[in-house]
Amino acid sequence: MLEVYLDPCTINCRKVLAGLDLLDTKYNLHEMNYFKGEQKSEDFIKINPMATIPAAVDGDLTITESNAILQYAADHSDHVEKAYPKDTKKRAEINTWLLWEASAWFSTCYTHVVQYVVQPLMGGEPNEEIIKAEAPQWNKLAGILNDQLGKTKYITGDDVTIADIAIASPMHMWEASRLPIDKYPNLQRWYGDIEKLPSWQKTQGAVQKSILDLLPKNQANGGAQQSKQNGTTENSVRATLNYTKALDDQLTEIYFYEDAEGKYKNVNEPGNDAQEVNITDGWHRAKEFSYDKHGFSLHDFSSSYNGAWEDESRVKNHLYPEIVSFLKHTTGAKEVLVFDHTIRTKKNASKAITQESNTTQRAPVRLVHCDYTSESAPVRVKQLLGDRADDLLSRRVAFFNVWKPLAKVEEMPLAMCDVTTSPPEDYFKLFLRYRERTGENYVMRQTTPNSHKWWYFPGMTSDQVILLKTFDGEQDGRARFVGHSAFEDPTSKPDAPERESIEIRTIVFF
Ligand SMILES: N[C@@H](CCC(=O)N[C@@H](CS)C(=O)NCC(=O)O)C(=O)O
Repeated sequence: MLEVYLDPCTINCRKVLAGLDLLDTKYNLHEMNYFKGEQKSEDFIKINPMATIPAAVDGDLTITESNAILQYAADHSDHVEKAYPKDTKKRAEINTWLLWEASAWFSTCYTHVVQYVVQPLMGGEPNEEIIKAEAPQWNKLAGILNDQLGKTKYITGDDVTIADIAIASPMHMWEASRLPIDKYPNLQRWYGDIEKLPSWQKTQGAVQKSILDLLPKNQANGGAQQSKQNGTTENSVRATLNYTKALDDQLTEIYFYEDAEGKYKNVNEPGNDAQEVNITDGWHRAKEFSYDKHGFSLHDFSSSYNGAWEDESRVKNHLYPEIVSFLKHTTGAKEVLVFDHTIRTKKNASKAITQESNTTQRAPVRLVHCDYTSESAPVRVKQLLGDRADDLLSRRVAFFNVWKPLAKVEEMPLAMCDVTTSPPEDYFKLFLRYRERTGENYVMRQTTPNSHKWWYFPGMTSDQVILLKTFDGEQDGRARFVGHSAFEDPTSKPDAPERESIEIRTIVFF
């Protein structure tokens, strides 16, 4: 077994963790604390006299270079047809990029990391002269990468290899370290693809927690970008969200009917793991959120219907067609089906979650969840579209919720979990047991504590909507399920008007 010594938040260590995951390599992790200088300890210097991490030991072999660790792991992995093919020419190409990263790319990116991340973490100021002096080298190398990525999807072709992981790693805090990747469209597109990889997503949490969350607020997303965006800095609130404990031996369920003795069954209840989290005001980046990347996006949307929200048939006749054209226009879908809506107000708060009738009027849901699972969404398409379902399901189908305030949101806003920080293993099923059928939602846990990044848009108004992607049949790394929940905003005024919103559920066909 490979013994791996690293601190998951550093560039070269994250590279190894993400690469080993891509290669599906088993290893024993010896976690170290880079910021406490454990790499300089006497014991560790016996392993790596360079006093750097990562290092890996396999019996009498010690490897002290991150890229060499990945090459060795690949040599012993059964999953290398794509990640590190055995063909010698292909390998030589990948090796070239691995050496390019270690000899040139790492150091030019690291200059930015030192100035914009390390310095602010230590209470210092970035030295712009150093960045200016480095700019020709960074731009030259970024240009080379950009040209290459204009020819290929990933660095050496159609598949992700360990070279992609190696080259993405020095860029892993690109916003905070202010790498100007927006000048290099192919590079930017490729990095977006890397961010969708499960191996990348699983290793993001440690970077977020050990570095990005500790940065002064105006540095975390790159002060340069922020000052461009209304000059606003990042603001967060601390609030409680109801996650769910995943039990090995028990399903998570809600029964919507009583047994013969008039009792609801005693089960592993959803929402039984309340956790305090940071929820960040997303207004300064409102235009950047994308439902394919983050799982949600924010849009202007003014409806000509502004009337009796409790009148179901009028909502259907007036609002639904507007939602259909909005979604066609926004997503490029060929066809859109709006199939139900829910009005949520606190006035309905006394209604039990198990109440089966009149589900169009409910209290805001304070459970971290996603409305569909990979199984339940296609079932819903079949229920709603009968004979046409098989044909429609042979192409891309996605489910979107359109969340629209009915008046300015001053309490109980909606929080969205950034899908780039929530790997698939953080979602598990909640079974909704009705007398006649069983439905499925996802509820969520944080396998890596504090790893989820949460966003909200305080003060949203009735001419804005959030699109939430609750299912996507496409499995190419784009966001498929977004966790979301209403939450008690600690900054709301005690006399704030109750939140009123409508959530419209739709299926879009491409
Ligand atoms: N070329 C080495 C570089 C390793 C390296 O520089 N590691 C950093 C963390 S990413 C380190 O341990 N630096 C030592 C220090 O700053 O004390 C590799 O790719 O593994």
